[in-house]
Amino acid sequence: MELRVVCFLIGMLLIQGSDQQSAPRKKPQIKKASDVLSNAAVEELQKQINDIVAEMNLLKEKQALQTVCLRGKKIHRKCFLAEPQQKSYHMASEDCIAKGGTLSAPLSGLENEQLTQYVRESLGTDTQVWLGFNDMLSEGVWVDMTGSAVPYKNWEASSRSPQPDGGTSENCAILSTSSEGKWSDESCRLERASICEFKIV
Ligand SMILES: [Ca+2]
Repeated sequence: MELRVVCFLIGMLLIQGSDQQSAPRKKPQIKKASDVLSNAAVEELQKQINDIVAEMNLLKEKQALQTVCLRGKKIHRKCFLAEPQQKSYHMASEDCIAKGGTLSAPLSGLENEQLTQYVRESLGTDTQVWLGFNDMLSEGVWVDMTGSAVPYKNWEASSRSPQPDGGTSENCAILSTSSEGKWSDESCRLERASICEFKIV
């Protein structure tokens, strides 16, 4: 009898042991950050992360602009970058937009001078480039790429036919280095070199 009892007890112990081994181990419970931190603290952290991401994007933008400025020319609050390949006005404009800029649009006599100088240096002394001005929508009403009125104009006035003189067949503006940076109207379908400008934030 005693032996049977001992065997029974050993058997029970073995079964218990094997049960313990096969039982799934409890995973250590990791508390979520939200369990530990208050909602306000989580919101504050989220805000800080958002701020860092925004700052990083701004830095990336500035870095990209600096790269453009290094390749092109930096003037006050703008960088110019020459595109020697001749394209129609629309193609040139779209390509500038794809790079994050717009067709160059000088806003003052000084800017026009700096742009003309850059065109001479980068594309030659007898070059015409598209400007970001056109009168497509309303003949004679010259606007920039945002549709705003052009604040500064530098039309060629000393030639036999003062510019603009093309009427509805010439609705896009060009700048010529051969005429000291003066502007003319031109058919938008013609192919010309261009300068993209990038605003520095
Ligand atoms: Ca016109």
